[in-house]
Amino acid sequence: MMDTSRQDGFGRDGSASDDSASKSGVRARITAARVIVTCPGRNFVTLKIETDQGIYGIGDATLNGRELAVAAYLEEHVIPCLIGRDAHQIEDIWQFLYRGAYWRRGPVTMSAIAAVDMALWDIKGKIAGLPVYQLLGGACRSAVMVYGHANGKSIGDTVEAALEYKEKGYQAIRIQCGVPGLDATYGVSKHKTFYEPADSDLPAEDVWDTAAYMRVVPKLFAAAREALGEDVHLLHDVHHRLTPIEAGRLGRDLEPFRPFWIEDATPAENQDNFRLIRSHTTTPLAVGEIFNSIWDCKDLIQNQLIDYIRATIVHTGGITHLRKVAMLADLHNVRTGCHGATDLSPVTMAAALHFDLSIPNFGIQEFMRHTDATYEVFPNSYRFESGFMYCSEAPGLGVDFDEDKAKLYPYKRAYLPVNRLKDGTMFNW
Ligand code: CS2
Ligand code: MG
Repeated sequence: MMDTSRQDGFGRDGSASDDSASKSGVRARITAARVIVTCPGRNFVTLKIETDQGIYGIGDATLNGRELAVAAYLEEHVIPCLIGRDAHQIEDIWQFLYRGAYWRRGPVTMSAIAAVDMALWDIKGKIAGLPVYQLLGGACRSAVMVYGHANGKSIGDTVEAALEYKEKGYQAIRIQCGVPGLDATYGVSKHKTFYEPADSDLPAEDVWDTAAYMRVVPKLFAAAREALGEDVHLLHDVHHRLTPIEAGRLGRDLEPFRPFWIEDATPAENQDNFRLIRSHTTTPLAVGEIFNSIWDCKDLIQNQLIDYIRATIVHTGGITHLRKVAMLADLHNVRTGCHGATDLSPVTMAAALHFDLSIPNFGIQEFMRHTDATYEVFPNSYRFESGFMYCSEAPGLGVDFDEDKAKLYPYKRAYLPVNRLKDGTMFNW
């Protein structure tokens, strides 16, 4: 079989015309690529792709709790196939890595493909001298509305945190509070500004109590709506913990407080689950942060079983594939609401802002501020102002990677917690 890895992917050899194309930047041969794992407060996996144009691109390959699986997939099974290819052929390389894997889809494969895709869009923008959103069709809006994360052990603490977010200019705030009787629960941080649930060398075991949770959330919304008024968008993450009928019940209980959405109301492997929820409540539904391809959400979108798709660039095959998800969603009144937790690196946040700016059916972008150490490793030029994010106008993604700083923070294994019910039954975290 012809070895196209050292050619431009279409079987052409390195003929004279290719040399002039290379000189003009019309071709950008991939000469090297490497994976760097660093831990400035939490682990991140970054792919750096270099070209014969002296231009490199970076991509995020972070998969919380499974970082080294993606790093190995890239090093062993992707990078060898990239060398010699033309970095401009983003779609063709995407198709090669997706169809050529044989074992398609899955979070490890799609995060690896996503990292390559982000790096190639970064390279293309740098060569074109344009920010990536301009390559995606230009801006559909002037800025990207984001939501912050107010949380606290008690309802009072959470409302106080939400008022601080309102003070900072946030127009959308996610509210998560502790559940009476439980020591820990999703979304309630151990320290004020940062939330990182993957904080132990082996999975911590949390306990879950659905009934107690279902009692406290409507009280949380009542207190938050009372304190914050009607204008602020209030969001909540159920985090895969209810059955469909319980989710229908919660959605109905929250209707008087008009949530912007409830997220991951029930595990979404069975997309039909959302028919039941939909039949009981008009509370908007968001799902998808753990999805990794269009096939995970095609039925949810086509049957309008959800209102927001949360799939994100780093876990759903990159900008190239997520655009296709957004286009399908646009046909069915579904808007985007990309995941943006701290376990997605600033490279994903930068790429997400270009994506968010360029699509017609943008809904909202999650924004969890990274640590200062993380921003030292990933210098970037996106910015937050009064509830909105502004993406970089620099060529490419507008984020860089400081390899010297990255060396200061060696990988440290960290797992997300697991959940058990009070009787010990394994449950969803
Ligand atoms: C959460 C995440 O941000 C969210 O909506 O679901 O914090 C999620 O728990 C983490 O990304 C898991 O790594
Ligand atoms: Mg979530």
